[in-house]
Order: sequence, then structure tokens, then C-alpha cells
Amino acid sequence: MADLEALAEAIIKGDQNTTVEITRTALNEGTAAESILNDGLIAGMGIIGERFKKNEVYIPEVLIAARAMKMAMEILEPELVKAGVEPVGKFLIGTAQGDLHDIGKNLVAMMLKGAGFEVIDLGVDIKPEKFVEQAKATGVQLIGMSALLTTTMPAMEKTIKALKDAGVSAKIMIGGAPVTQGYADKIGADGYSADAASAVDLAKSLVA
Ligand code: B1M
Repeated sequence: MADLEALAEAIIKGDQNTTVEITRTALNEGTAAESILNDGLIAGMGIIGERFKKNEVYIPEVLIAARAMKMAMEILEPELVKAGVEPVGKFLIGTAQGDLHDIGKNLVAMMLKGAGFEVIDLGVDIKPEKFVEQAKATGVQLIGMSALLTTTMPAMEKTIKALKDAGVSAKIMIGGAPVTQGYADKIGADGYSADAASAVDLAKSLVA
């Protein structure tokens, strides 16, 4: 039988070849796609997330692990769809209007995918109306915004107001270097997190 602990280990090391090989072998041997996802890929990304939070690994290691996970997901996704496996939750993410910094946002999106969320990434410089339109079109449970500039932080407040005025009931999380819990409380966000790994914990708690 394919070794799912070794699969988790391959994700932790960011070893793309081994990740792909074990994923293929496991599927060929008849291991359920959901088990490969949960006990191999997500387990490995979970450990990376914990190590990232403790500063035991840094952004490059997370990106390399996420890339290995992405390759395995390309193989696994059709099987998950066939098996009718539901994502943990649907998450819409983008940077605040006017903000082109997307490295942190991309990291958050990758970690969320690693934790089993379906992530709809709108990209950068997203107007409040676009968040509203896409939130309605996709029926997500969670919306995330990232801002790196003090000048784009007010766009988060505008977006939250627009979402609330439009009757969107999804929970809203915000983050980015200049953002604080106090600011999140002030503008009516449902949550704030300081890093990508904590964003996953927060997202899980908000959909629970
Ligand atoms: Co810009 N930039 N930049 N920049 N840039 C900063 C942010 C700045 C602090 C540099 C400085 O002056 N020291 C400064 C902002 C000052 C301020 O407002 N307080 C600044 C400025 C001024 C500018 C321009 C205005 C410069 C100019 O043109 N005069 C301009 C603005 C462009 C725009 O957005 N309209 C600009 C442009 C750029 C580049 C395009 C060149 C490039 C961005 C490339 C890209 O992202 N594709 C860039 C970069 C790279 C930076 C720095 C160097 C690095 C930012 C970064 O990627 N950090 C930055 C200085 C610095 O931080 N040392 C700087 C790494 C990233 C992983 O961290 O995004 O914080 P971060 O994400 C973390 C957490 O915050 C959290 O998780 C992540 C991982 O743990 N997180 C979330 C993030 N989003 C989250 C969402 C969540 C939860 C957690 O929930 C949804």
C-alpha cells in the first residue's frame, strides 16, 4: 500500500517528484482520493503551516511545499470530483482596491488550498463592487482581503460596507502587514490574522 506518511513527508520537503509518484501509486492501488488528500497532502501542509508559525521554516519552504501540493492536486482533483468530495469551504480572496502587493495574498491562498478550501482568487486591485458581484455569483462562505499599503486599508472598510449593504452574509477576514486586530474590529471584519498559517486556523474556525 502507498505510504501516506511518506507523502506528507514529501510535501514537507517540497519534493515534487516523490509527491507525484506516491499520489499516482496510491490512486493506482485504489486508495481513496479523500484519504490521499487528508492523510497525505493536507497532513504535510498542516505541519508546514505549524513550522511557519513558529519561524522554523520561511516563505520559500512554504512556496516549495505548496508547489508540490499543486502538482499532486492536478492528479487528484478529477478523482475528488468523481468521488463527490466537498471542500472544507469556499473562499473568495483578493487584494484591496489600489493594492498590487500579492505575495502574502498568494501565500494565504496556497495555505487555504492546502487545508482543503476551494479558493477563488480574484487577483489584485479588486474594487468593492467586484467583491460583491463575485461573492454573490459564487456563494462563498468566506471572503478574504489583503492590503500592504496604509493608503489601501480604507478600501477594505468600503468593501465590507458594500458587502454588508448588498446583503452578503459570508464571513470576512483581513490581513496584510499594516493591518491589526484593532483595525479589523473597527471596520467590522469578522477576523484578522497576522500570517498565512493563522489565516487557515481562522478560516476553519469561521466556517465551523
Ligand atoms: Co511595496 N511597499 N510598494 N512593492 N513592498 C511595501 C509594502 C512598503 C512597506 C515598503 C517600504 O516603504 N518600506 C511600502 C508601504 C508603506 C505603507 O504604506 N505603510 C510600499 C510602497 C510604498 C509601495 C509603492 C507605493 C512604491 C512606489 O511605487 N512608490 C508601490 C505601490 C504599488 C501598489 O500596490 N499600488 C509598491 C510596489 C511594490 C512592488 C510592485 C514593487 C512589489 C510587490 C510585488 C508583488 O507583490 N507582486 C513590492 C514589494 C515586494 C514590497 C515589500 C518589499 C515586500 C512585501 C511582501 O511581499 N512581503 C514591502 C516592504 C516589506 O514588507 N519589507 C513593500 C512578504 C509577504 C509574504 O508579506 O504581504 O505582509 P505580507 O503577507 C503576510 C501577512 O501579512 C499575512 O500573511 C502573509 C504571510 O504570512 N497576510 C494575510 C497577508 N494578507 C493576508 C490576508 C489574510 C490573512 C493574512 O486574510 C485574508
